[in-house]
Amino acid sequence: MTITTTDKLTLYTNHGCPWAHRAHIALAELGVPFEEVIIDLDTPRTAEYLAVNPRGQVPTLSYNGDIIVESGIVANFLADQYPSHLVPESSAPGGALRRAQIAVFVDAFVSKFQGHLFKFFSAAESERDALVETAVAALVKEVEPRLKDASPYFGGSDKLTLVEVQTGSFIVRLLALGKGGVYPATLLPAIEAQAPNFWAWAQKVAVHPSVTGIFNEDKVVARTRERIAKLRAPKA
Ligand SMILES: N[C@@H](CCC(=O)N[C@@H](CS)C(=O)NCC(=O)O)C(=O)O
Repeated sequence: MTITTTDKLTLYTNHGCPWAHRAHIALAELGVPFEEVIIDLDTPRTAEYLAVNPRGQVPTLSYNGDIIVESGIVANFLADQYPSHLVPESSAPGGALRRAQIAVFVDAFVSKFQGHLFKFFSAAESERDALVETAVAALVKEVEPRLKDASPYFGGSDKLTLVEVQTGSFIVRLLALGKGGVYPATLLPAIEAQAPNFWAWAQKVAVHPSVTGIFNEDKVVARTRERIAKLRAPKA
C-alpha cells in the first residue's frame, strides 16, 4: 500500500542490523515515504548521532522531530500511526485480542527461540549439537502451535502482519545462515521435520519483497562469519 502523508520521517539505520530491519519491513509494507540515514556501526558513534539517540544504537526513528528508539516500539508505532492490514486497531471488533496474540507470538519467538540462535555465535564446537536440540525444542513448544492457522501469514492473513514485521528479519537470517553453513547443517532439516507450520510460514516470509528489500544475504553471511571468528579468537 502507499500512504499519503505530510509527516516527516527519518530512519537512522544500518542495513546489516536485524533490529533496524524491522523498521524497514514496516515502512516498505506501509509504503510510507521516509529519509534514511545510514549509521556506521564499525566506528564510534558521532556526537551528532548520540544527540539523536544517546544509546548510539540503530534503529532510531524521527517522527516530525520526535525521537522513537527500540525496534519493537518503532515498528508498533508505525503500525499504529498508519492503520493498515498489519494490525487491527484495538477498538475494532476482536482487535484487542488479535493485538495480544501478535504480542504473545513476538515475545515467544524472540525470547524463547531467537535467544538460542544468538548463542551459536559464541558456542564451542562441542556445544553445538545440544544447542540445535534446545533451539528446535523451544521452537516446537513455543512457536509452532501459534502458526497452525498461518495461511500463509500469521492468523490466516494473506498479507504480512505485524508478526512478520517484527520477526521477518530473523527468519531471513535463520534460513540464510542455516544454508550458509553458519549454523550446524542439522538445524534447518530438524526444523523442517519437527515444525512444519513454522517451516511453511518461514518459506513465505523469507521471499516477501518487504522483507527481502534491504537484505543482502551474502553480506550478512560474510559479516556473521567475521563476527564469530572475532568472538572465538583467543583473548590476548
Ligand atoms: N534493543 C535494541 C537493539 C538494537 C541493536 O542492538 N542494534 C545494534 C545493531 S544490530 C546496534 O546499534 N549496535 C551498536 C551499539 O550497541 O553500540 C532494538 O531492538 O532496537
